[in-house]
Amino acid sequence: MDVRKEFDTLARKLYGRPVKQCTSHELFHVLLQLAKEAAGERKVTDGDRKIYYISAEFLIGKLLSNNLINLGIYEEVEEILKESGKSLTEIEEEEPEPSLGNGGLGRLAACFMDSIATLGLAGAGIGLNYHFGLFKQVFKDYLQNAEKDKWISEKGWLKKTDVTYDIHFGDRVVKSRMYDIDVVGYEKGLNKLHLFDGESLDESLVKSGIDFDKTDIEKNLTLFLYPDDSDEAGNLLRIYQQYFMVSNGARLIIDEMKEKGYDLHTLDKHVAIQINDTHPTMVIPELIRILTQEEEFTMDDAIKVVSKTCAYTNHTILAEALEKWPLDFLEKVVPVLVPIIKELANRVKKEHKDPKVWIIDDEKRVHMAHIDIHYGFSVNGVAAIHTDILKNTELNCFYKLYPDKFNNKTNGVTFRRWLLQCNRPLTAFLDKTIGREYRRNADDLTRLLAFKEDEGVLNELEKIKKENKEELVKYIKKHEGVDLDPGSIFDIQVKRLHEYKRQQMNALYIIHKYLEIKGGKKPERPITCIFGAKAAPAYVIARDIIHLILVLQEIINKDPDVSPYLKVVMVTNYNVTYAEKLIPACDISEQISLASKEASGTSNMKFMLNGAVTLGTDDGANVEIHDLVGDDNIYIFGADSDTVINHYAKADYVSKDIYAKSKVVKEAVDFITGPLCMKTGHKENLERLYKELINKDWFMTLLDLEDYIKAKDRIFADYENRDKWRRMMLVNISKAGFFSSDRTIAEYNRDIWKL
Ligand code: 26Q
Repeated sequence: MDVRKEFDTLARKLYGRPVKQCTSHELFHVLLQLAKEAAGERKVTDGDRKIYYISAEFLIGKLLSNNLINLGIYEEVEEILKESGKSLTEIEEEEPEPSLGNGGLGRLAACFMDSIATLGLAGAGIGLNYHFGLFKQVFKDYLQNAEKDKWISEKGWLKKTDVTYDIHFGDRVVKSRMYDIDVVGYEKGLNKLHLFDGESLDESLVKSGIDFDKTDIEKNLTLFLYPDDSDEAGNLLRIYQQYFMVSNGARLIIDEMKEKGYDLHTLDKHVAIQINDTHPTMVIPELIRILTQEEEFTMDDAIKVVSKTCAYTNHTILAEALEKWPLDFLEKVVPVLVPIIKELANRVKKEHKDPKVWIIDDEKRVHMAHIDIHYGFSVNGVAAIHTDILKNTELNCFYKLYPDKFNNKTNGVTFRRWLLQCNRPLTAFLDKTIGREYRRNADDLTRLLAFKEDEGVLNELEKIKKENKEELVKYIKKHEGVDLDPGSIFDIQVKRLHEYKRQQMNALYIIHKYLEIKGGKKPERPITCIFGAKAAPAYVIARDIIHLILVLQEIINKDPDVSPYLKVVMVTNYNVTYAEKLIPACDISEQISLASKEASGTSNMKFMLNGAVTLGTDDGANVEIHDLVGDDNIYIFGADSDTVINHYAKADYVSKDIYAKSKVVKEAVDFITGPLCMKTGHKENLERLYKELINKDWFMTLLDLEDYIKAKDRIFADYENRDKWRRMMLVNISKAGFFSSDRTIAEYNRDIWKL
């Protein structure tokens, strides 16, 4: 494609003007069309064996820049725009972000689609076309409010297909339609992300906020992505959505098998289905149902072939997050599946005496993960420590039954978005210093190690970080109205708000620092603490933690004694786009989950890749980062996972004891309900949080607080040793290659999919 010519032709065709005279909004639509055409020149990767990645979430983020990079025309487009005094960053502002996921799990699915396409594997994503993605977060009165976030517009990346199905829920039928988004591989490869939607949806059901009539499924089925917590009506609708997704997926897979002339008895030879957490688990009974009821399979044959086709990925060990649906919910939503699920459950019960491995428990709840483990051929965790905990503790009784099914696939992230796209200066510098091969072969980043003592290279890295911080300062000024100092240390924690991730511990540190500064002990260099996090609207304590952080932001930033040395900002509506601005500008990457609770984490990888140094617990993929960079290039603190698991087993953790014994801890916790916070914030929220910390503290914040304070003071002191710090930056970037999702997907393929 002649990019320059086509760009101009499209501008004239769509808007009757040359590129130079188009507005940013118009240019976005011209480039959207251009990218679609360029993608259209590629052939969809095909083969006689195909992977279907089924996921309730694909947190793809904006696609324009990413697609231009992968199509190899980013630089040329940027050059042409420059001639009109514009830039892609500006044009990108016009693109709505599809927030079709809650957090890590959804973003992982998006990174995996990029790598599957890039590695040239025959594969497709199967998910749902939510009309409103994850809620848009706004702050009012220091509290989080949720607003609807419509991302679909007349013209966008979605392509309407003519694939439709009738999906039966008892006597109700909902007509579906498949929409496709092209997934463009880097330099080559093209795959499809199939998103199913209801045909009879009514967006006018959604009035203000995110509340709506949850009973009328013909009209509301795919309206919303569910935040990871909700009421009963929400849960029922979630089961409707899950069945809608898997039933459409199963039909599509079977249709493609038939189209290619394959015998359905050979399903496992031609298809692998990766089940992303338990949300798509019903694909197992649904396939068995279709094969036995519509394709004349015996139950034995159907179970056998489906069990050799499906593989399950676990993303959590939090018991409350493992889906267990009451049988009567399923009876209400998908009566046709219930006999199949009962049959699967009976077979397990007959074979195994231990009720811990049964599918239906004595409270008549269906354990979705148990279906996956018994009737799938692979079970994987998402980081080494996570898989070990699954094997040795959480799923130990299953591991003993099926040791060969268990395997680890440490998560990864796509370097196209999380380096090439979000950090152009670092990318250009790497190209120049170590050549461009790392773009395809991420391990090549280790070539940077040769420059560990090279002043020029170290200076350059420092300079790039400074530039990125300046860019972020402008962005935050524009979007939050907060002034930040690019000369300060940028300490960043961005992730879903959850107690186990312990944003509250970071907040307690900030209180500690505030009190120190008030007492006259000033830090050597100003510190900027940045948060980004959404809380599930029904997660009360999580919202209280946001409240505390916003209250601290107000108190600290407005205090003339303190704000020259310490600033706090919680950015509004943290999402993929915001992450792309924050990550390249970070000095300190906060990864402080309670050891054993964070399955992997993936922002830890993105931060490292962009030259931030990790401050974290020995949890999730931090453990592997630690192994790779060594003790000297990471700051690890806190109780280890064995200690934590022991505390839970013995139920001997008492937060109040720590509070009573430690002056530092007590001072920080008491501040939450002290006069300053109470004057700015709300008594109800602050008192609830205070009591939670002292009486419950399920995620052992106080256990690690003192150690955290020490580690932070150590890392801030080391920041002043510029030579040491710059070398740490270099080592972290050099060792990040392992965390490319290309490596992860190559492993999935080698061990599970075998395409
Ligand atoms: C469940 C029931 C009802 C409604 C919602 C949900 C729900 C939705 C989303 C449950 C869980 C999720 C998302 C989980 C998630 O993002 N887990 C993260 O997965 C990442 C990718 O593997 C890991 O890196 C993180 O450690 C893990 O927390």
